Amino acid sequence: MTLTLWGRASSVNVQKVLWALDELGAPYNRHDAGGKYGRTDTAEFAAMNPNRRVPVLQDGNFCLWESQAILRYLARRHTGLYPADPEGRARADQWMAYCDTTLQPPFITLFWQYVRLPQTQRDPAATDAARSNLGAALAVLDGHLRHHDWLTGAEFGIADIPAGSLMHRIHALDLMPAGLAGVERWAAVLAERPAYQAHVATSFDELRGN
Ligand SMILES: N[C@@H](CCC(=O)N[C@@H](CS)C(=O)NCC(=O)O)C(=O)O
Repeated sequence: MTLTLWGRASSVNVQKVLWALDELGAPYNRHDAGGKYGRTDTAEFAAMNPNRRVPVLQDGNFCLWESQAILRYLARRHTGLYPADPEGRARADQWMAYCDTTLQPPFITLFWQYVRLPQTQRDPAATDAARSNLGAALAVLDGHLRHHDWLTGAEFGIADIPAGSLMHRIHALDLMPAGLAGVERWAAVLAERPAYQAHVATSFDELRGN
């Protein structure tokens, strides 16, 4: 059955799912929702996701929200991307949790400060703290990627998607600290993947606050 994805293509969390769908070769339809497209404040949307956020994936009568849960569901449904052995799977879960809890939050703060908020509402103190936290989080990633091609296993996999989906905007906003050779190598290889080029390396102009 064809899957339905709800969410604007400018959302990094939607981009993660689009990237995975293409890597898995899964057919889908996407409907814009969130941001300037609205829809998330309707009763129909709340029935799919009471948290009123995107992405939401519909598979027949089954609705799923939270991008990382969706990634895991897709990888299990289609086979691929998720390591089969318990240790490999746990390692993938580890890096995905790290992205959600440690890497993405300071990035989101910076994205709001530099892109989404009008200049009059920006807060230099918030920016300084987030830059420091983002640099520390990227340094941990770099410690691994200096010695490994991917975040898990010998091939590209599910764990590369959440963190990898931030790389385009980190570079575009000049947020990448100098000297992270492992992250830079990995990000350059990710940027060659057609699904990354189609869904991640895209304009975020529609999100600019001024
Ligand atoms: N933890 C959630 C976060 C979802 C989220 O915050 N989505 C944002 C877009 S990146 C959203 O829906 N924002 C409100 C909107 O676009 O209207 C996930 O990973 O799916």
